[in-house]
Amino acid sequence: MFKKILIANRGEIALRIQRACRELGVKSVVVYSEADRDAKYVRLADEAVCIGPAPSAQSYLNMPAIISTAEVTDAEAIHPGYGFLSENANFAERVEKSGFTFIGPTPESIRIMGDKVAAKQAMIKSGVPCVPGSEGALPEDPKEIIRIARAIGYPVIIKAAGGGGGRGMRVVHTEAALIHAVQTTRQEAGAAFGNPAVYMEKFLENPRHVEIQILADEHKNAVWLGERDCSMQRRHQKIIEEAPAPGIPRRLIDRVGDRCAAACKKIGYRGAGTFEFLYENGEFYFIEMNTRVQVEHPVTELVSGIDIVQMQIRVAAGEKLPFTQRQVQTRGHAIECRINAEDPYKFTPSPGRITMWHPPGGPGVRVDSHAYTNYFVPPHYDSMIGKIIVYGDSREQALARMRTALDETVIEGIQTNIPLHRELMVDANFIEGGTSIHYLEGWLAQRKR
Ligand code: MV4
Repeated sequence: MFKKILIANRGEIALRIQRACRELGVKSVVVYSEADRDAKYVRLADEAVCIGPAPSAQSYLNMPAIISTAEVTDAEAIHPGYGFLSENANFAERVEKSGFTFIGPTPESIRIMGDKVAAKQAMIKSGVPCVPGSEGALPEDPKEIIRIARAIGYPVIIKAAGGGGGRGMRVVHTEAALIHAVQTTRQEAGAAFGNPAVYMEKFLENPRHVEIQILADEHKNAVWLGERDCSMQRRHQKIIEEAPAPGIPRRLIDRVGDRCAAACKKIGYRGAGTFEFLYENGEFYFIEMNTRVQVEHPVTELVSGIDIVQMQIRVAAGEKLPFTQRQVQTRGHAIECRINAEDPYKFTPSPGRITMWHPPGGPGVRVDSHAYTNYFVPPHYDSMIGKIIVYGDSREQALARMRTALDETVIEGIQTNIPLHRELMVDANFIEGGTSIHYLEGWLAQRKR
């Protein structure tokens, strides 16, 4: 096992990674920006090094500053968390070339999954079900493009190979609009991602977002740890996640989960990862793979009893996965509410000083947060200030615990989205379970009237 790890991130995930280190007997070094001087994860780390001013480009995205901090502190490995440099193949490569272990997959895996066309082709080859669409990137010839769209059937969606997470996409309903849409998406993709390649898929109108968590080691072992339903989102920002996904037959999930684990073995994947699927009319369709630990990993930890962050560190150190697929059992139900410093209905960020912070507690309640009374939420970063995660034997019990947890929570001095969560936890359709990716936006539009 490593003696010391550098955490190249901030906020709640920097704290989460430190806690994993502590349990493993590993020392942690954190890097921080001038805006995070008083952060809890800085206070609690074994060592902390200021690497630059508030803007991420000069701090949390500053590769030379991060790598040289690993050098001067004698860290052996670097954990990138989520966001920032976590899915940057060049960073992973520079980390390894400098003699450190990148806690994540190989640069090659990150690069393949970052190219959505290459990722999809790898998944088709590995037997993972994908959305029907173009075979690879679209050709230049407009006649060819029209032919492909006819074969798929309208509506279709044009996606940038270099995009992902909702960036660089365009829905096309008619042949008349097709060629212009492809050209515009190409131009935008070239400017935004430095890669003008685009591909085409059948547009699924009302799917759910269901993802599969996997873990793999360097010894050809890979397991999946169940699914998460992340359909409650607005503008590609998830706000509620849960495990298991309500109302989906177990045999369908088992089949797709086994395909994901098999694909990991086939492509030689290492570390934690997530296969994102759209689920509609009883079918799973792969869309993207995330090669990092995700914000919503705790719901999987609660239903599986497996510490995903510790496992990332252990497999990065070369250990074998300490369990087989048969030993992975999920039980009960977990729900996570992301707590954001923002106006609960207009979603404008609300940074500033938290004058009062009382997190909830009790059986089955977990709070992952770096906030505290008198903490100043900096305006420079993501507005998420923490997550409330509950566990129950049943979904009903988890919902009841979340309602109580949200009622108990006191956060003063800034606005948060807790009022929105409290309304959703008593919403009849959410309680029934299985709402689509479009539900929240429709609900918000209705609510105004
Ligand atoms: C789609 C889709 C419908 N049909 N692909 C958006 C983010 C990126 N990960 C893929 N996305 C979508 N791809 C096809 N063929 C709808 C979305 C989509 C979406 C997906 C997951 C979660 C939220 C979403 C919100 C809008 C659109």
